Amino acid sequence: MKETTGGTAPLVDVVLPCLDEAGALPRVLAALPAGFRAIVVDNGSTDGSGELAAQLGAVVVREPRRGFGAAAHAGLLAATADYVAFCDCDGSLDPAGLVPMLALVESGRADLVLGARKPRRGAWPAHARVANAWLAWRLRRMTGVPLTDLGPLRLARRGALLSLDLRDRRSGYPLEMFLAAHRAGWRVTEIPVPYLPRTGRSKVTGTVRGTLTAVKDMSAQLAAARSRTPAGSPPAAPGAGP
Ligand SMILES: Nc1nc2c(ncn2[C@@H]2O[C@H](COP(=O)(O)OP(=O)(O)OP(=O)(O)O)[C@@H](O)[C@H]2O)c(=O)[nH]1
Ligand SMILES: [Mg+2]
Repeated sequence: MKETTGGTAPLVDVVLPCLDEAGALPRVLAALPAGFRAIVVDNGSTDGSGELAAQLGAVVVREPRRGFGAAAHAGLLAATADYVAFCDCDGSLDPAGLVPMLALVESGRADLVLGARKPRRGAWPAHARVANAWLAWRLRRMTGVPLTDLGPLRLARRGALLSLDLRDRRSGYPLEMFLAAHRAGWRVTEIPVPYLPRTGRSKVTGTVRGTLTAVKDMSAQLAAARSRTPAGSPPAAPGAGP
């Protein structure tokens, strides 16, 4: 694996969408494996996250347009490495989990790898767990991909991700990515990753507003996918991957 030190180009750019995550940033950045470069996308933080990330040596991109998708996509556009990963910046996910994901994509066994979250005690409120299990069930039925979780820790080739031409700029971005990848015939697979209680205050699953926004954005993606796929039609033929 190439190293980030000594001016060598990174092998993987890790996009870290970041809205007020100063409490989690030091640990998240310290946990990045060798060869993985952090791109922290500061989405209008008021707690000094952007400055802290820069001090800690991360590449910092400013994205003033609020929304998970806006931040994630700005990071993808800023990336230059052959592979791009996405990881939440709230301390709930260990970036070390990206190493086996890279091995799967590098060796050609997968085109997109998702981390299926295995929650530790207190990591996920009951309603988020139920909603996520329901979503995974819907996606299994819709695509035939044996997915158990639409996890935010993920990795794919940069050029392939760009070719998906993703448009959602809010909470539907991760779902749009999965659906577009499946439609393009990518091999999508998942591996289990631990899911820890987040550092700092919850913005999505722990708030009514965040949960409603996520449900609305995901529903829009599901409706768009349904309208494209006639009922009962098989998933896209494999082999058309990136
Ligand atoms: N919610 C939210 N998160 C953002 C935004 N922009 C960037 N992020 C970051 O996106 C990542 C995922 O957001 P989280 O708030 O952790 O979403 P979640 O994991 O579904 O739910 P909670 O951890 O309960 O808040 C975090 O690193 C956020 O800091 C935004 O506009 N809204
Ligand atoms: Mg979180």
